[in-house]
Amino acid sequence: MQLARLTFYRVRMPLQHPFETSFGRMTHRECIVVEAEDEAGHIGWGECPADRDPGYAYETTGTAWHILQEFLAPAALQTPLNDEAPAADFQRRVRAVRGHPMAKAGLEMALWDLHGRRTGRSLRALLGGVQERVPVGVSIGLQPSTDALVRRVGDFLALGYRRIKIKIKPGRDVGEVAAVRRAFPDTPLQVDANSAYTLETARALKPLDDFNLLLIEQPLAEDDLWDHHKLQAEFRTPICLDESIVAPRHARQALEMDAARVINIKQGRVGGLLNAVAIHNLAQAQGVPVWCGGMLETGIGRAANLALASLPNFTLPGDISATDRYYARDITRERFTLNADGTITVPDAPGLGITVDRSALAAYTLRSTRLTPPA
Ligand code: OSB
Ligand code: MG
Repeated sequence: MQLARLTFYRVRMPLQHPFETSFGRMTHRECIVVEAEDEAGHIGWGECPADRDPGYAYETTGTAWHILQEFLAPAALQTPLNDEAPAADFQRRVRAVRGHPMAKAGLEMALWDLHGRRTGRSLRALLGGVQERVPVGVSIGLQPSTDALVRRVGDFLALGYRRIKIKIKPGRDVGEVAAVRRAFPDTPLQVDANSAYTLETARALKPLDDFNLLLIEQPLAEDDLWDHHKLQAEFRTPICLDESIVAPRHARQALEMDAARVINIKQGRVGGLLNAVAIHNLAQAQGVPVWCGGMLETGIGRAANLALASLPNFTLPGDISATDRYYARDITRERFTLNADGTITVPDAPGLGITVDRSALAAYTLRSTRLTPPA
């Protein structure tokens, strides 16, 4: 399969509600949308989830734009990609590009979508997914007050979400969890610190062991497995790693050293769906549960997350909420909604199974660029 064109769109979309974490407060979300077209006119879409600011990870829309244009696109456009496995061929070509997993994931996703459309197969089928609908939860940002947080949790439970995740940071942790637990004693609940603690300050979280949490997500630094191992030894509650796992090797090492007992898999963070499936398989072989994380994706990335979360070892609900939790107007025509049983249905049309609303995409695009094969 020879690509005829790659187009990148730098997109900025207003969020329905500001999203606050230990690393900052977002009112808008940026990302890069990737459009890949083959010589027959088939089109595949991808989403690179790097944000405007390097708060969650070092990649930004600016760095990803640069890496995509200068290195990844030329590698993909150079010569025909392997027809049976274009995503794997692309990853082989860009192995010499160190890091930048989100940039790689964005282009890889477009190749999966294109491959699925060319072969008439859904991404779920291509990846080996087994569920038609997947259980989902909601990730709630830091709120102005504890009361506001408890109200917000109640609102989402009333909508039918089966699992709640709340963001924490030093000083806004045990008190918030205690209040939510008092109000909702049996709700599946977990917390996410986005690396806001050190081994020393994390000892303040010890009371969380008595609140029957599903897990504590990424309490310590993103580049640190060893201190997570030390912390896990002090906690009964499973530690779950997010930021620290950016490749299958990190997942293997984290499990070997007992630095985590659960893994959050985000296809963007780990460099694409191929790596995401590899991490899923590795955890499955060791009986370690995984769940699908989110990055406030548009309908494009959301469709990919749903397909991924349909694999058998995604046994915990994902951060894959309904479209209206994020955006009043999305860039896909499909809007994802919550089923009565707290699941979202996995698309089953070819590729990602979505159609892009080009006028919405245009309305949110800050800049775009188009690249073609060398003459
Ligand atoms: O740490 O899981 C995270 C959003 C952006 C960046 C990092 C994270 C998040 C979320 C929201 O928690 C997940 C979602 O609903 O998409
Ligand atoms: Mg997280």
